[in-house]
Amino acid sequence: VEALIPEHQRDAWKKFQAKPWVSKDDFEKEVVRHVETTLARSMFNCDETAAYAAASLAFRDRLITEWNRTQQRQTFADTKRVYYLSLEFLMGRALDNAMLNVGLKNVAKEGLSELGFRIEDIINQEHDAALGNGGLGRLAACFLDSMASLNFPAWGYGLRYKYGIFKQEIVDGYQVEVPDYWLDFNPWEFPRHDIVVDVQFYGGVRKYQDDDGKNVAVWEGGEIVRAVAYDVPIPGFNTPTTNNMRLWSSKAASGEFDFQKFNSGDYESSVADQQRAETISAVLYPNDNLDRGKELRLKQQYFWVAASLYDIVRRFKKSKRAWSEFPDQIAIQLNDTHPTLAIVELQRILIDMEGLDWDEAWAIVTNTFGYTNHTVLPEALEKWSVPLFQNLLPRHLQIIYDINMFFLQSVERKFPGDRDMLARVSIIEESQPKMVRMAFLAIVGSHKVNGVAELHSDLIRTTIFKDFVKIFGPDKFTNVTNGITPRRWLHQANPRLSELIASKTGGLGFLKDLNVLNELEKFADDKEFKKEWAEIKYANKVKLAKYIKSTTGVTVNPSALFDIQVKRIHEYKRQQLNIFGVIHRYLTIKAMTAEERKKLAPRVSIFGGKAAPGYWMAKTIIHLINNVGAVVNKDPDVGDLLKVIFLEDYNVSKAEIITPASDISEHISTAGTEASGTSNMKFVLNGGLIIGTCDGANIEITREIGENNIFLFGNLAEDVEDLRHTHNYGSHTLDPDLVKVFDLIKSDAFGDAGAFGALTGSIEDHGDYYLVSDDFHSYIKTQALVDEAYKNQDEWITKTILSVARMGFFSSDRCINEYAEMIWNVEPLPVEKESGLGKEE
Ligand code: 9GP
Repeated sequence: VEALIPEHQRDAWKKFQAKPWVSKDDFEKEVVRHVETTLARSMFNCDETAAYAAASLAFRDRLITEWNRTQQRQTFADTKRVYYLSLEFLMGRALDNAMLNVGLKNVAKEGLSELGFRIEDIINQEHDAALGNGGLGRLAACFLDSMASLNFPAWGYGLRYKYGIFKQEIVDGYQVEVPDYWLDFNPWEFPRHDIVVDVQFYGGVRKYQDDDGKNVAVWEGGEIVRAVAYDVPIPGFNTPTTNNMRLWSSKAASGEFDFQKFNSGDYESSVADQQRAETISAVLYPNDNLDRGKELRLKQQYFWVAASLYDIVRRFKKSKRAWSEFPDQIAIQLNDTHPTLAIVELQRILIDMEGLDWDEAWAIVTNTFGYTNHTVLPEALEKWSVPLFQNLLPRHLQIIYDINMFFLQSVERKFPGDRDMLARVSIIEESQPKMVRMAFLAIVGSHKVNGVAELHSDLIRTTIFKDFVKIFGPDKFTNVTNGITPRRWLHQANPRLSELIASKTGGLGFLKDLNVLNELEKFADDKEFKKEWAEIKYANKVKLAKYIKSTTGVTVNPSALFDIQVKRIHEYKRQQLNIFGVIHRYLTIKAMTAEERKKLAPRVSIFGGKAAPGYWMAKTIIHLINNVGAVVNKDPDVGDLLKVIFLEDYNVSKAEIITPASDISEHISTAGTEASGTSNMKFVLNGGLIIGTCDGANIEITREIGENNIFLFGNLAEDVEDLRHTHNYGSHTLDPDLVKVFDLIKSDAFGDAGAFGALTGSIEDHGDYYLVSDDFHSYIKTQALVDEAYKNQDEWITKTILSVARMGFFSSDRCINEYAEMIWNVEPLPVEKESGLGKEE
């Protein structure tokens, strides 16, 4: 490694090298220093925002010191690194996480208290970093936490959106979107104005033969946009390893603005270039499981991929190794198809810029990349129109055609004469206009392809990618079932439960080896333990009840059964099935005698989640939920027996309040549609049971925790196709209970029924694609079983303890170890434990 400071002057550096602070006094000193100097305030005007800022800066300084050491250690060791390319990182808040991961939360708590602040209030000042839509982005965030906690040399690469996912407001029952400008004050990032990459778009390709007769392609003209790096330190739990997430921000390459235009009075167009460039990283596309094919999105993808690869290649070239060693030093994981262009970009760098021949370059490319598929929904599988590509990335389109040609030639050799096969697997779809199929490109350009739960991985092997299994053989396709980080989703979100578990399992070790939870099995019938367990759940429900009261004005009874469905609103996730079930419950209660009502377990049905702004049906579902709540919540016949709540603006920090408070949560997608789901894991880990379909990771959760501890219902994935066929070509009679629900909606009981016509019509008249009617009876019956089971609190608590005890498998640490072994072939870089970390148990 080259150093800018000559050997004989390094002693001064070493003497004054930053050391991570550890004690309470040092923490307070740092906070006061930041208040007085960085923030230019004093004790007389230090409010909670300023205290948050100063505490965060104190932790940031600490993290960055460890970050520097980690980077040096990894550079010296020169071992293989992982680069995780994800267009979404749903990080949530950083301060609490940093305090817990470095083990100094108690120090900070006492220090803040001495300075006059409550730590909870300070934590609540932070704006969520919401650079993602839902499960895909949150998975990426959990993976970063695990990679750092397990000491893997690993970086995340993403985009630094100026606006994250929109904020959701509910106005008169409707979703309204409000921009999320989150960068006002973000102490967690480091702008690296010295790390910039110029990224080219548009232009044309000139081809010629050089003096040696070699074909040369030069991509020239067009426009240049500058990518600026922003680094965010990612602390591992109880380890000095602090990895990096590098996010790119776009700006004009041509300087600030056009002085000539400015001087001639053309003020508006003088800044136009700058604004156009900045648009690229301005806003996160708010679609979950939906591809829209917009040019700006493709621009985002290339901008991010080009900057990241330039950075990765630059780092590799410093080592002066031979190109053939690239895949021994670097593993790049593609989080869904969004970064697939990286495959083409690396091939372009190797053949056009570095002069390698095609085959040599292609071997390097395919050995470097792994691709994770996260969905089988056809509307979510990315395709880009060829004319769009031709205009924006002309050289890349040529390379894609070449990749496709060589690929199809190999298919032709393997399956001579099978023209249908060639048409089916071609990366270019022969439609009008032609389209580039990104998933196919990702498969062809990677050495491993994985799904995210067993059923999902089986489905991709037997349906959407079945031809590719024949072509490449089954070994290329594998499964890595998703997981979640127990640090955030247990220790941070549910500190009392974490503490109880620690007291019974010999400390916080379970946070690093989640299988230790198994030791809880022996307490499943322990009276004292169960009492404490139940008290914690109740306290978490009281906390949520308070939150509900303060945000919606509705009073809910914390002793009622809390039934929660929080996730993106999507027809396939079937929030409509849930709300129809709620209406059915409402009808049932109305028809009951007072005596009968006394026997019913009171229930609070809680919903939360955002609908993509253009997804009208999802917005209709939100509207219906809110209107049902407005009627039910003030019906004196119902009282506490049923409350319906829609929580506005569901996000990571709200999930940390909601998840520990569930008795039952709903994961009720049409079988075969939810690739994995991860909130199912979070809820069970926090001592809630689940009601769900045989879909995604629900199946493996059942296998782990036992079928007595889960409420499964509904049709199986293998029957879905036949059912849909019957709907369309046979008879389709609706479930009679569902008809009653629809009749009530149509009587304007929840406001003008016209507003819900499309929703009920999609089931009655348009084929019921998501099988709501087919599963309705089974759903209602299973909900009745939930009611019954909840009455026996003693057994219920035992079920929740046994479930938590068996959740070890769902740690994202297990996922990362599987990726490392099966896909990346990387090893962790061991660290000396005693590196000045304050360890708290
Ligand atoms: O819909 C899946 C979800 O089931 C899964 O848990 C998550 C993480 O693997 O990815 C989601 N997929 C997408 O958001 C788009 O492919």
